[in-house]
Amino acid sequence: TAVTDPAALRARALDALETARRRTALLTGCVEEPELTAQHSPLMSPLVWDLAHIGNQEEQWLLRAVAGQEAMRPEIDPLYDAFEHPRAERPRLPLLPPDEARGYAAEVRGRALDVLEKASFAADGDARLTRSGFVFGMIAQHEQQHDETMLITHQLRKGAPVLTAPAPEPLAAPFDGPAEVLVPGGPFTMGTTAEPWALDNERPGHARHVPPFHIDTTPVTNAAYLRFIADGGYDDPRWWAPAGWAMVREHGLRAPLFWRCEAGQWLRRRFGVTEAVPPEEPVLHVSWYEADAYARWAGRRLPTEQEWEKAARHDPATGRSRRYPWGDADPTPEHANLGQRHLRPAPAGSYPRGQSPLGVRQLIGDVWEWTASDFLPYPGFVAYPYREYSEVFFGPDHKVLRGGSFAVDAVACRGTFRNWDYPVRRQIFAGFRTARDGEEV
Ligand code: AVJ
Ligand code: FE
Repeated sequence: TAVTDPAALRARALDALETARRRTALLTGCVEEPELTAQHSPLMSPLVWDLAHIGNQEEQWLLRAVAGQEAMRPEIDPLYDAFEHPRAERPRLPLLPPDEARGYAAEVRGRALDVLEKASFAADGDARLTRSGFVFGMIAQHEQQHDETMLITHQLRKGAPVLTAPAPEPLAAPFDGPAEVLVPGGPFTMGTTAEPWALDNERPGHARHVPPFHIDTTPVTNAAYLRFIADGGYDDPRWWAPAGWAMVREHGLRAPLFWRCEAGQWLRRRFGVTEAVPPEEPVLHVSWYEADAYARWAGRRLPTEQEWEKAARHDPATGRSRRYPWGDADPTPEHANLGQRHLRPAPAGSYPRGQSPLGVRQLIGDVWEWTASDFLPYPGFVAYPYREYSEVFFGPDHKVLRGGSFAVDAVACRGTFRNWDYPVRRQIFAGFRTARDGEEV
């Protein structure tokens, strides 16, 4: 049942905003000032850009668009418009220095909390506020998405480690469930109309007929991926989409990003630490092309987005789609590896309490999962509140990722949540699982 009590809505919005800001403070407070303005990779913005961009978006979409306030510093809008300047050029812009960026984001937040304090959440008010405080949820999700982006920048950064977190629990016993499950064919409800903080691209809920398919019970592990490498997977054009093969040849790819082989042992660099590649962990930092090639080598394929969501949400007993694989309850640390509690995925087979009705594990958290699908609108899609969130990215250039990673906060993760990126991207926290066609039973 939907929460409608204004005090509860206000408390939930406040918590989401404060959780995001604590994380932003951690990610921008753990390095010296020159590291905030440095370019750690041409793929990423300087951290100080993300910081002020977070404030600027909050100002534009909450203070100006919803609360009707005047622009605080209109001259900085173009600097923090993601469409005006490619990431590689952002270090050379006259950006706000770290102290000013922090001060600006804090001032915007102070005003945002005043708006929240006064919001009535009344049924006859502004739809963006009354839809269960959607604008606050959207702003919190936006900040958390940039926090994940900043965590990627930290992963690309060279130098001594500055972030630490406990390792996930090891498996009590090796996972000995089936390697795959059969999802019966038939209709299911994809997307959502009711989820209050769902973003425009997750809407509306609609029926999809999905033929039967088998899907891996867990994400593909490093051990399995190492077999692909050892079998000459990166040397054999049979497994690769043409553009993927071109990428392998051009860059001499041999393994996931951040891996290297030394004296016959595979090592990886993870937030400044070099360590042996752990065999039981889901593979991370592979492009869509690598995921696609692995699947073909294994005699399988990537799941479509519909298949992924049906595996994650469809309850065969009731025919309903759940919010999460385990049900409708918000995620807890027992369900999934989310929220940067750990700085790595948990071993494949972890989180039995987070499994789907058919027993599929780790659909939520750990690693983003590449799907076979292009990022396209659902039937009945309406851009909200602005075209630049999703609509301008629809088309064949972007592949959909599902399920979230260890770096995703629960506020920006659910069974319907859709992420997208270019198929060459490797620095994102992405892995995959595989699927194959099923039989009608
Ligand atoms: C949904 C992760 C692809 O980071 O480009 C952040 C999210 N949109 N600011 C991105 C987003 C605007 C977006 N992704
Ligand atoms: Fe943004």
